[in-house]
Amino acid sequence: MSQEPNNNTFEDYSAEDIRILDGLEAVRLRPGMYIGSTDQHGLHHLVYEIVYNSIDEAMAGYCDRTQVTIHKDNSVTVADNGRGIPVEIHPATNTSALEAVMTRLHAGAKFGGHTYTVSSGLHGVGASVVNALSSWLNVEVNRQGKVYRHEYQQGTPISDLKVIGDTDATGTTITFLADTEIFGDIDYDFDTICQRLKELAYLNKNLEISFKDERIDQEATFYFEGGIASLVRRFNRNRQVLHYQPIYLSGAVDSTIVEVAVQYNDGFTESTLSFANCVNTIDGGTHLTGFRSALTRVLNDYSRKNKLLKDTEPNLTGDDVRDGLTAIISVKLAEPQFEGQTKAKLGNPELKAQVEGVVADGLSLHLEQHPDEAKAIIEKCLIAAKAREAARKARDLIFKRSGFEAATLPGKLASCSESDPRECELYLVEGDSAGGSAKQGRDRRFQAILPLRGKILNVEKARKDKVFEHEEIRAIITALGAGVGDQLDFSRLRYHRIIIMTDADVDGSHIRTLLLTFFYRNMVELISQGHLFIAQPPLYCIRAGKQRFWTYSEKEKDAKLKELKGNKSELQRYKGLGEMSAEQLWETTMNPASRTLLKVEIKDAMTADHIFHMLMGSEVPPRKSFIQAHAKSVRNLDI
Ligand code: 0RA
Repeated sequence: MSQEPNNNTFEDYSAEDIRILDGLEAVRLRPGMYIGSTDQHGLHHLVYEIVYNSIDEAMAGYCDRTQVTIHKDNSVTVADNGRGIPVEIHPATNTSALEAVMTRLHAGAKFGGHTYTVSSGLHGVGASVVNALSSWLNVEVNRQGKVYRHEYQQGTPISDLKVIGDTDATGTTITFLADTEIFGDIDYDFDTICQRLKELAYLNKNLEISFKDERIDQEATFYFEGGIASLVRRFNRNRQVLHYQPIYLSGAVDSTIVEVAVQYNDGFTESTLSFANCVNTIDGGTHLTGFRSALTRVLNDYSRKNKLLKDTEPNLTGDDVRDGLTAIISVKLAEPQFEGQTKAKLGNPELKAQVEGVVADGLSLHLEQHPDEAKAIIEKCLIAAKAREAARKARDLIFKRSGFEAATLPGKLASCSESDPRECELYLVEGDSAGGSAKQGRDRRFQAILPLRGKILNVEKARKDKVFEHEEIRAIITALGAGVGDQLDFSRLRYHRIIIMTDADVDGSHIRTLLLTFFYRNMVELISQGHLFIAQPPLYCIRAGKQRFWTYSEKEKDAKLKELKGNKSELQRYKGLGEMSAEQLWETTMNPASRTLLKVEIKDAMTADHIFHMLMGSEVPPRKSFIQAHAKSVRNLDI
């Protein structure tokens, strides 16, 4: 055997090592800095962090399988068939490379000529952070014919690196128990992890990811030969597509890997998702800009060259080429810069030209080679251009004169007196009668009310010009003041909290979904920047003597009734907002001191797009089964 396992004992630790221990101590002191938070999100991040290491190995071409297992005690194993973490003594640290990887922040990239490391995590932190935040962690490495094992507690080795057997295989198996001193609760959610692993499998086409949850005896395996092209196909699976195969383009520029998959459908909405190092960049960024600019340019060039667009006709706009577009952009780069409040926007300036180059070259070639597809796509874009012209006319009706300010506010809007938008709230209220109570009950200093009559137009099924002709939608756009489409300007937003307030019944939830769909499709920034909320009216009022208790869920009601047992209590169920008086509405649902608001978040854009299309799209059968399957979770409004 050419390498000696590390024989350091704790006493042998040099000053250098102490500094390193300080490093991991810093992780334990401020875990949020390394994994974002210590709630369930941060907990799940530990699992993903180890999986990202396997993904690195897969990208380097040495690994095609990783298996994640959650054990009954909530310890987690991630096993891959990569090269195995190197075990030889590293002269710089005088420890095994393995120990350095497990105990030094950002040590991973330094060893074994690992020139290309994709740090997919929010902070790209790696195995040492997981180690630091685990009450115990064991690594087993299969490498060069041997099985090595090293054990740690709270990031510190508690044994020497040992050879425990022989093997023909290669790979790394890490098992850890997240530290309850750090996380409190270490209960993993099967669905959340499943969803993320599936997404990672789509984004890494050469990797099979299996997942087993021994707590509930469930397992799943994800492997997508087509990678993001498979994902695009899946998105479009209930839509009529204009070309059967998604167009898949890829290339490497400098150290960046670019992949794009595109498929048009006959719908009116765009579903484009972008990723950087497997992180969903909800707010886009330079990679998305590069993609869009190449798409518009290539389709225009092709149209002109092939006389699909007459010399007298204007160019197709960016919007024209995005109607009915389903696209995934995935880039992998050495040092991603994530920008913005939510760190969900890619900032690296070089990415624009890199993506633009790969897409322009690949797409031009593809169109030349597939003229039928090109024709179908461009005809669709030309129809979109015509519809857009009609929509522009309809929109101009909203803004009678030139600017937004000039637009007359809708008559039904009860404005507030405060003028600083950061202080202001707009309630979108279902029905005129509840709207009336809300107007009476509100604090008119900062709360504005817009009652909505009847159903909102289903934007998923309507052409754009029809959307902007719809009276309720126009009222919402005008009241918000930020415009829409290419004139959207959030600096003009008149309310920083927009609160959807509907009845707690089927109609109410339908209207809420229609509103969410409208915002998701037309003003997604409103959601990603945290401006959109759902009011939570009470479900029950319990009267016991002179006392009155509001409860907001079945569980809360049952608990309260149990608590009051013995006292004679009276239960009233509220089906509609209209059943409450103005004071009651204020007290239970609108008063910032006592209300609960649900903030709408796009936790998972992939699911969101899918849900909206399923719930609101025109294909009926999938919608039915979806509503049945998810009826219970509809109250929980993570989209
Ligand atoms: C450092 C260097 C090399 C591989 C790895 C780390 C590595 C880490 C993990 C963590 C989980 N699975 C992993 N697989 C690999 C390069 C190895 C070499 O050059 O032989």
